[in-house]
Amino acid sequence: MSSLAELQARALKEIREAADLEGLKRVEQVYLGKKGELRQQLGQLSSLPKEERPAFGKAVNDCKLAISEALEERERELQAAELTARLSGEGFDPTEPGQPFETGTLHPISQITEELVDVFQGLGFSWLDGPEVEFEYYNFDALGIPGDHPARESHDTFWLKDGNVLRTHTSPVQIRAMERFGAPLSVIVPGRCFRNETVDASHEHTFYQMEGLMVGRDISVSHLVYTMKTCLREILKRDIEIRLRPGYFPFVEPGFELDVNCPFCGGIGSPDCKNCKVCKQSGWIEMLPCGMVHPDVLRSGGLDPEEWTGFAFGLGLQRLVMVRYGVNDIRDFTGGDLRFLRQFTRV
Ligand code: FA5
Repeated sequence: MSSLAELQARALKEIREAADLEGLKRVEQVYLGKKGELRQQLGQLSSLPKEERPAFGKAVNDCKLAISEALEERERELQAAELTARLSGEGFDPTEPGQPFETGTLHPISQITEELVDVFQGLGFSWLDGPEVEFEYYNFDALGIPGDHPARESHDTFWLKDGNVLRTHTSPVQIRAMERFGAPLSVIVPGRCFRNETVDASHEHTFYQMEGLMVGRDISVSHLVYTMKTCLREILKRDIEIRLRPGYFPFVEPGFELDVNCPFCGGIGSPDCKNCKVCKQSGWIEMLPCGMVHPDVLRSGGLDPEEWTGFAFGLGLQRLVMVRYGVNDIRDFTGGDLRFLRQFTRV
């Protein structure tokens, strides 16, 4: 028994003196481990006379309890001390290199949207938003595309059960903007559009457009040309040539397809044009549809076409990024391949 009391005293002293958690673990092993001293004491049980065994068993248990409690208490003390040391900066080396962590980056469509908004705000345009679930009236009728109009067929529409649509373009916001703000008016409307189309390298069912609308007195095609040239020069970061070809959209008259000289070969006249696979030696790339706002559309927006004129355009944002960086498959934007997206990391 006396050796048990001596063991307990020795254990409690070593526990008190343990300087850190590792040292404490070692003390625990010495006394309570599988081959520890208390086990060895218990091994003597069978050699004792029967009547002494219960008292001895209880004494070993009491000793174990006392050691366990002391271990727990010292562990709490040491943990608190370590925490205090860490918080007070002991052992902290401010010259050690930091842990690297991965940062995300804005999606290229968001980046180009930000850049466009910046350029157009510089030209005095306001940035507007519009609903993605749209009334048939705004998406079609008010833009001169009634139910039986063939132009509806080129907009493979997602119709909703309640008769509304997922907007097929950002043009409905032209009407909403005129109704709400009247004239004069200069707005851009970047946003998501939806068409029930077969997806391929240049078509998505969900894509981004940016509508532009300027209405004022005596607004003419030259305002349109100047604005588009300024915008495309800023975005494509080079001097550009543009040309207008006739294009048909029921909500503009006249309507145009605007082309830009090929950014990859430099256009006709440049030595690289002969082999250019992008413009196929034409020297031009189709960029966006645009035109002068149709008088009926001005009327739908509550404006008098005798007093007001305007231009409008509808820029495909994926298309713009594709032309700017030479991306040849539109599906890459939503494919989720981080190697593709990391190429657009801004520094
Ligand atoms: C329109 O959507 C007209 N609202 C544009 C407009 C506005 C004309 C104002 C005149 C005045 P269009 O269907 O061509 O036009 O689409 C315009 C651009 O959106 C296209 O040039 C293309 O870049 C992009 N686009 C159209 N459909 C898709 C699609 N399925 N996937 C990706 N981009 C598309």
